[in-house]
Amino acid sequence: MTQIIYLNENSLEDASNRGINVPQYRKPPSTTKIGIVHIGPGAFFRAHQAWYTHQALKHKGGHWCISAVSLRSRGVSEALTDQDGLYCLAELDKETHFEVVGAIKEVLVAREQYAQVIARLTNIDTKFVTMTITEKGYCLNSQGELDLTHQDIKHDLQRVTERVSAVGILVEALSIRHEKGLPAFTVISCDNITGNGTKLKKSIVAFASQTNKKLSDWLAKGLTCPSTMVDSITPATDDALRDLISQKLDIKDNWPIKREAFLQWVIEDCLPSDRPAWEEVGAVLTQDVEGFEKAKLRLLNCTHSSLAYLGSLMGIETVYDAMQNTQLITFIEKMIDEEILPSIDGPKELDAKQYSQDILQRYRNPAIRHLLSQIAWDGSQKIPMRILPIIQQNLEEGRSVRLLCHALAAWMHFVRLRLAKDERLVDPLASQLEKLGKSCSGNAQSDVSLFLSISSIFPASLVANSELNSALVTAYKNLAPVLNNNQHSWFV
Ligand code: CS2
Repeated sequence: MTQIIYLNENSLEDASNRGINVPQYRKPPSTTKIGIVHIGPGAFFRAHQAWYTHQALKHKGGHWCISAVSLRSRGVSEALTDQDGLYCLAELDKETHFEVVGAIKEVLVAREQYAQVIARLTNIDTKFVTMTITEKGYCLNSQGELDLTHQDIKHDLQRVTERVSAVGILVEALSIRHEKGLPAFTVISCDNITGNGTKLKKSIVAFASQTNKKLSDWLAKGLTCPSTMVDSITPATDDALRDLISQKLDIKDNWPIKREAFLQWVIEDCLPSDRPAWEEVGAVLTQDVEGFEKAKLRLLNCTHSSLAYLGSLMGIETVYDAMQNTQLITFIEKMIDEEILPSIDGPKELDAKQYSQDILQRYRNPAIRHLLSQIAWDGSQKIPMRILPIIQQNLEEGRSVRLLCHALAAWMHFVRLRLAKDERLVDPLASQLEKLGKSCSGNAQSDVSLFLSISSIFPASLVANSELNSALVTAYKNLAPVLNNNQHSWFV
C-alpha cells in the first residue's frame, strides 16, 4: 500500500521521486517571490492563468508567484494554505495528464486579512493584478459602466479602507502606491466581459474620481488594463476528481482542478516588458483582442448558455448529454449558422466556421462532465454579455433573432420553473427575479414584459423593439410544451 502524500512544499521531493510532475521552482528552499496578486481564485483561474504562469515560471523563471485573494469566501484559503498554495491539475481529454501547479504561494481572504491584502498590493514587487471575479464582480450597469448606486460601491465610497469591492480595494492600493511614488501595477481582467480591460480601467478611474481627482488623473494617464479573451472549459471540482488524484497520484489534495486540454489566452499587446513569459508558453499578444473576444463570447458562451437553459427545460444534466440530443444539436447548429456567424467579422486570422465546429467538438468531450446547472448560474449577468449583443446587432442589420430569442425565452422559463419548484436561483439578482418569477402567470406576453422590465439586464432600446418583443413572445409560447418534458418539436 503506497503511502499517501500530503501535498505541500516539503513533500514535493517525495512526489517528484514518484515521477509526478512537480514545480522545481517551489522546492525548498524556494526563493521565487510573489509578483502577481490574483483576485477571485476560483477553478477557472487555477486551471487557466495560474497554469500559464506556472509554465512561465518553469521555463523562464522570474519572481512571478501569485498571491491569491478571495474577497469574501474562505474555501480556497482553507483548502490551499496548508498545501502552500500547491494543487493538482488534471487535464481530462483524449488522454489524461496530471501536474502539480505551484504558481500560487499565498492565499488570503480580504474580508478577514484586509491589511495583508493591501500590504501585498502595495508591495514594490507586485507588478500585476489579475482578476476572475465573474461578470457580477465588476458592479457594472446595463451600459457597462461602474454602477455608483451598487451597494458595494456605495459602501466603499463611504470609507478609505476595509472595502468590499474589487474596484474599491484596487483604488485604495493604487492611491497608496501613488502617495509612495510607486508605479501603478498592471490590472488584467480575465472575465467573459466584452471589452473587459477598457471597462475595468473606466471603472477604476470613475471610482477614484468620486473622491480624489489627482489620483484619477494619474490613473487615467498611467494605469494599464489590457483587454483579454480567456478560454478553457473548467467544470467545478467534485469528489470524483479528488478520488482520481488519490488513486492515480497517491496524493491527498483538498482542492484539485480539472479542465479540458484546450486552453487559450489572448492578451492585448500593451503589457510592460517586465512580465511573466506568458507568450512563450502559449498566450497570444495581439492588438485585435476584441475580435477574438467577440467570437468566443458568441460562439462558445452564447451556445453554452443556450444549451444550459434549453437543456435544463428538457431535463438534461450536462453539456455532453445535451450534445447527444439531436433536437438540441440541430437547434445550436442552426443558431450558429443563421444568427451568430453572420454577426462575426473577424479577427482576420480566425476561420469562424471552423472555430464553431471545434467548439461543438469540445462540447462532445466525454471526459468532461460540465453541469448545465453550473453554466446556468448568474444568467442576469451573462445574458447581457453573450446573447443580447448579438440580438441587438442582428436587429440593426436585419437578420433573424428567432433562435436567440428561444435561448432568451428558455432562460425566462428556467427562472420561472425554478421558482415554481422553490429551487434556489444562483444569481446576483435572485431576489428581484424571485419576485418577478412569482408574478408570472404563464401568459407569454405578460411574462415576457415582466422580464423585459428589468432595466439592469435589458436596455431601453431593446425593450422598445417590437420585432424583439414579438419573437420573444412566440418563442416563450413555443417552449411551453417542453416544460412538460414532452418532446414536442419546439422549433422548426
Ligand atoms: C461557461 C464558461 O459557466 C459558464 O458560463 O460558459 O465558464 C465557459 O466554460 C468558459 O468561458 C470557457 O472558456
